Amino acid sequence: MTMDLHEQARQILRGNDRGGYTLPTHGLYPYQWNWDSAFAAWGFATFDIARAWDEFDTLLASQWDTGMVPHIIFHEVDPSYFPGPDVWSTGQSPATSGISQPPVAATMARLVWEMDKAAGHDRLAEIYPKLVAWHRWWHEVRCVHGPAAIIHPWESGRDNCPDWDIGMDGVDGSRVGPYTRRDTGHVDPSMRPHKEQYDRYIAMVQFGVSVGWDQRQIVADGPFLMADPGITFILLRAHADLIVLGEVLGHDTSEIEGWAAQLRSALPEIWNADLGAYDARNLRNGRFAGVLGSGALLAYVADAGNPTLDEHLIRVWDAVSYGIPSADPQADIFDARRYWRGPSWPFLNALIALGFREMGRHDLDARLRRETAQAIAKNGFAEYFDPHDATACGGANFTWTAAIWLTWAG
Ligand code: 9WN
Repeated sequence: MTMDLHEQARQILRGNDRGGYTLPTHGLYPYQWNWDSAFAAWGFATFDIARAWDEFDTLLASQWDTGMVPHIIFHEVDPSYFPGPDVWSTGQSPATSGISQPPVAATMARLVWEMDKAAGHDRLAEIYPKLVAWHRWWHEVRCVHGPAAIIHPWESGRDNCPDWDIGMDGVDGSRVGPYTRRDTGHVDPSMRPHKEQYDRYIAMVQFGVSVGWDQRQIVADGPFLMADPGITFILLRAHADLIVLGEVLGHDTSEIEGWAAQLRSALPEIWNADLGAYDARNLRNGRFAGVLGSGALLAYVADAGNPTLDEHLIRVWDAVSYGIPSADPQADIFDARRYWRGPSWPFLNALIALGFREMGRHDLDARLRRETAQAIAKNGFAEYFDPHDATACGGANFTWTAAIWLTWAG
């Protein structure tokens, strides 16, 4: 049984491989996505270490001159996804989107390097300066208010999670003009964001186009700017991994240490004392989202957990059966199958578990691993699962679900 699933997982990675880059899944996501790629590399490293490093190369080859690594790279135009390169209109070659995504690449590069240090040394040396430039971009462009900020929910990678509702309220989606969504043609619309949310997503893209994707201007004047606990923790963790990699390569890492110290000192700004948890925050008016989301629970990956947060973790986790839910099951906004408003996401469970292991909480790691594995064994390599009954949701044959099976869950 387990062997079969391992073989299936490898076949999914091979099947989604487009020669140097990997699709998240066929149909629904026909391009290279930033953080999906980093997880793909981790999965490939279990059976083809050279191919793992190729994935980082293709991702970082599309880095902008500013250091930003975009969230989508449109290698070959495919009309089955909206919004495509014509809508983003960034003028990059190959075409890319105009926002970034959670910077997990340095963390994944460290894991891949640790799996074969000799094979990885030179490949690592090639990508290291690019990772540093990307982290510098986060520090200088997105961390100007302290915690890591996002200018679009898609940048968080947790698109329609409740964290962004208060920021989305301020975005006018009424004038975006007609467009045709493609996602709801591939998967059950009840598992995807609502139309009102999509209108606003597109309005934010249109604003970016209107200012020529000048990121500082978007941060200063754009329709949406929120502090993201998820990216803040992922970046903190990735800074630490990048420092380790820099030391291995004999580089001076003091600049990265400075960014990490500054980011850690900003954590009190995203601690919502009323909620007793880290919380997303609208940087235009200082308001907290007031909901416990999956971003807050990423604190464990950055060694930023505490006993108050632990209570929330166990409360939301005990309310379901298949991994950590992406929203609080006791909150009104919880929706067990709608994307980031409740489902359990295997790759995110794997990331949180990384933190559990490093804290020495092997009991929590074992539980999360068991529940995630049960969902996959029951219903396949789905994009995400109903956390109550493990119903497979979203796309099938999903790259990062296969990858974390090979590296952790399986
Ligand atoms: C928009 C590819 C991506 C993931 C994100 C996930 C989803 C895209 C979409 O799919 O976002 O970027 O169209 O819904 O939310 O985390 O990287 O798997």
